[in-house]
Amino acid sequence: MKFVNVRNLRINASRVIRKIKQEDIIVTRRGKPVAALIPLNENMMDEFLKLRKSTRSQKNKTNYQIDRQIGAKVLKKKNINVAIVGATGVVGLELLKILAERRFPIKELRLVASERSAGKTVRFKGVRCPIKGLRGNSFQDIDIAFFCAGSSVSKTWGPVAVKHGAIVIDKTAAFRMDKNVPLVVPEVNGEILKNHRGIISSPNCSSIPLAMVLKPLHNYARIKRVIVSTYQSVSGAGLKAIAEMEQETKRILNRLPTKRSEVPTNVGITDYRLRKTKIFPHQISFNAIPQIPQSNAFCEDNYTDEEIKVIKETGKIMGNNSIKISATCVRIPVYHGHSESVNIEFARPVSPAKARQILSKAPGLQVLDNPGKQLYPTAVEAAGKDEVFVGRIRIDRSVKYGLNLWLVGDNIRKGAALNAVQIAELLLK
Ligand code: 2RA
Repeated sequence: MKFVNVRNLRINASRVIRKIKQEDIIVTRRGKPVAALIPLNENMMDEFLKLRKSTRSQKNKTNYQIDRQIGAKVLKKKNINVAIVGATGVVGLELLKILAERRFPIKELRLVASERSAGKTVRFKGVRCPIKGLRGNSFQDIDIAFFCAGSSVSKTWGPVAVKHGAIVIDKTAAFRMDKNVPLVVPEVNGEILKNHRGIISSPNCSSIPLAMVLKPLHNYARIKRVIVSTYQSVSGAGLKAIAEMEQETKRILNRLPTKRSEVPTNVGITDYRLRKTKIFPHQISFNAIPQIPQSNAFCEDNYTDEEIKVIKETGKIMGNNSIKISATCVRIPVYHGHSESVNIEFARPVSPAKARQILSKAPGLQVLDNPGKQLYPTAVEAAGKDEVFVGRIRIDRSVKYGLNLWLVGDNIRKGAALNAVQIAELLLK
């Protein structure tokens, strides 16, 4: 239970307080509980308003307006104290870049990481900023805490940050499927942000672009089923994974003859096969690995954790679990950008031309689709960009109403850091 002291609050709500659930925020006046801030769930709000009406005796007039906007904490401040947990990782570093690019109104920036990284520095707006180890007081006076250091760190420290009054924007999988935690892609379901109770989740990098493309098409022609195959870059697995891809590639290229008289298929296959790997379960260089993440991947029915995330998160973001989704996730030796081949079955007809029109109007998307001119999205082109790109939109004639398409988004930008910053920006509106 969280106690918040609010001055000038005149409401006798002792009966209300008894009925409020433990996790709700109780407002106190001079140390005594006087009201509750209800997280913005419509049913609870209505219940609260009913209860408040019945407990308000004739003599009790209040100047406390229940504002649907303050049920959940929103930030009215102009200058924000920001903490980043995991600032030295690939997402943390991109987050710093994007906060600077978009001139996020930061008053204090506190960078925290594991003890291993404490003492290092990273650059923000050209200034070297020290990294501190995580402590009990790391979140004191912090308004927004971005978490991108792994699920276990978020599970342990996210609630600590909330206890100190911070709003947590979590980039890990720790709370994504928690029904009390909104899973937000601002362009798709930004309106649910107000329901937060201190923690807001940002979805996985393969779910974000998929939901951005599916939602507008679903609004038009109701999607029944989706089959998605992802082609995910190594940056999704972190800085060490990028290094492994580079080292493997160098080793192999140094080993191969520079001048080849034979066609490549005749090169002894052992010339480009490596046995030892550290990060990935198999050589990633010149390969495609149908397993994400690289360890402890397999779950129910032999789906991988990443595939389950795509299926469950997409349903949650779209607010619709009736769409059937199946996924296969593959790691490929690309630096940045996750590509996805998406097959969609609709309840109603939608032509490729109509789909192009719908998608070109949807926020955050750009349609690149002119096969005659070899125009379609690629990971190299999408890297470093904010938009999710869509192309190769064509009829699937194997079902009554079906489309195939190809999408690409920068997994570290829109798939991670940018989405988190956009969530923070929404909190300031
Ligand atoms: C990956 N989606 O690409 C994961 C990162 N969260 O490995």
